[in-house]
Amino acid sequence: MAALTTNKSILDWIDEKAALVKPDQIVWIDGSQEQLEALRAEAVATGEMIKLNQEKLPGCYLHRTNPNDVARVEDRTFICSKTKENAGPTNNWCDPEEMYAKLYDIARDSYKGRTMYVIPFSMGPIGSPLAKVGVEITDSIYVVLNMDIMTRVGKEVMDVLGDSNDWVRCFHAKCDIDPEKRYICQFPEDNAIISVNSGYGGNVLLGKKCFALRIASYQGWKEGWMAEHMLILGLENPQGEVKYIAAAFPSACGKTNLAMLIPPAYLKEKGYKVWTIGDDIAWMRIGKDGRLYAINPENGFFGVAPGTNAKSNFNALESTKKNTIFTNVLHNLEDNTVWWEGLNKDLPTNANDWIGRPWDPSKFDKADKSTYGANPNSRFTAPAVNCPCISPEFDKGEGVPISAIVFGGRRAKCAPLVYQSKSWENGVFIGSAMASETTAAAAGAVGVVRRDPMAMLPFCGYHMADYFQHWLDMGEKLGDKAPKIFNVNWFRTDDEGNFIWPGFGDNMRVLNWIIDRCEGKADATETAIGYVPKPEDIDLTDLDMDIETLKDILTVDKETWEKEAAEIEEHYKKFGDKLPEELRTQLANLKANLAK
Ligand code: OXD
Ligand code: MN
Repeated sequence: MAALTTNKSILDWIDEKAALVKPDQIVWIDGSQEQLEALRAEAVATGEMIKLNQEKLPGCYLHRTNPNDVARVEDRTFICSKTKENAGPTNNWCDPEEMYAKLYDIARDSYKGRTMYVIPFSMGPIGSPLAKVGVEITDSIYVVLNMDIMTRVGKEVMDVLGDSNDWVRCFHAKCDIDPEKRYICQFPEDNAIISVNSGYGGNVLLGKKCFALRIASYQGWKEGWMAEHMLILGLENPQGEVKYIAAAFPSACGKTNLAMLIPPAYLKEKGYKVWTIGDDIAWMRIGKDGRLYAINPENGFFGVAPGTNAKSNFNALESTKKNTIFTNVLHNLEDNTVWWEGLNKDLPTNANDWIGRPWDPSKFDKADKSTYGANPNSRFTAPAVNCPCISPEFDKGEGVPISAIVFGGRRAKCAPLVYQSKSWENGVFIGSAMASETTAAAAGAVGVVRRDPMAMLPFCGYHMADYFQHWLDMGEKLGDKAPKIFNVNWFRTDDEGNFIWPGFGDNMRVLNWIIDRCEGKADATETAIGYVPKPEDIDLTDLDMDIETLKDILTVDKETWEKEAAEIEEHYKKFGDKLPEELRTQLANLKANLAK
């Protein structure tokens, strides 16, 4: 098949990789429906995908990964910059030459008997000044079909790139799905990614975490922009004005839910609306007017299925009703559809679990994950256009102006429901000290508290202290046009461990306060950590919560925060001399404020 470009840097790279892995044939993905449909049929014929009930779920398929391959693998993820110093203390590092040699040994001849698919893709609307191009080669149809949902794929991307060398080399090889030889490697100085021995989304859809965060964060540092692990939403008021918020939370803290929030009835009636731009990644640049503009580089949602239901996230569930690929969910044989824990209370009685084994609902035990029908990290890959609240700005290349940046995490006791930083620098400090409990999105222990600066711990492609400095530098450039920075915590618990704040759609009440603060319309109380709302300024209409309870989750407890400050100091030690002086000053200020 003819190549879709004459770009020599691309053709040479493909030749070189083909000589290494020796595919039977090379197929360029042109983005046409005919080609994609033929690939779907092939995947069904080989058993790689199951075609679901086309009346109930048109265009939907089910895929199962190898049970040893169900999550991102941070311990096997490497930033292969030229020096260890450039990768910093929070990344695994390996010398690039050594890693190339090792990976080429693993991948050598591995496409024999297989097809090499070449996927030209754009992160961001094709041709947008904020977009970037990548080419992924893979021996997996599943990867091709997922990339088609998650990015913009096809010939047009090559036309826009022309002869430029500014594209990211994404090389994936399934090999034997051997967990001992699984590597997810980024080479920031070479614009290159290599992933071997995995077939799971986050490890193989190389446009997402590998490119749009790890490589792009490095590019943003060098080129003066930001690639962040953030959702983007637009909040429309009854006057029809839309303000945009970008929010960073660690994996599985409800970013997708917040991005697609449905306001409480009384606010909906008044005319408030939420528009989704993105649920996971934001690329942000300073626009001509000096404000910070954001695009979502992705074109779909790779969402966690368990827990998604009509109440928790109606819009996400709607997004999965057509042209969606489900991964590692339960297969309901009754009507050839899918199910996962938390979808509804109707446990299927005739079903196969995520591994494909007959599933016995009578054995289901919430406390025992081995009895679950769907893997806790099972996913849907759904086109963004399916989302009922997708923003009219989603496909526009200019991006949307960000009024507020919001940080948050899953920490039961410490942070109040919401507070505003005292300045951009103070906001960077808050982001740098973010912490959360780990979840099932990454392999490893669940429920452990870890510091996750700006939710970028597994995704920052360079030295985290340089990343903090880059944030400070961006603030300096933005000056008084900088977005205001906030922190939220939906997850404070009572003595029995129950969440106090209702969360979900009711988070809109907090977003409204945030926007009011940005516009100078709401008051606040200055505390040691930042500006906390006056309780009466968080609207509790129709909510089964009294003001005393609200006051409770707005408190800043001195002792808790003294402990927190000590932990932040410990966390900062990792960065040694490289930690920006400004952040040391911020920590000292916090301690001094607490002592007052
Ligand atoms: C994800 C994540 O988005 O783990 O999949 O953050
Ligand atoms: Mn994420």
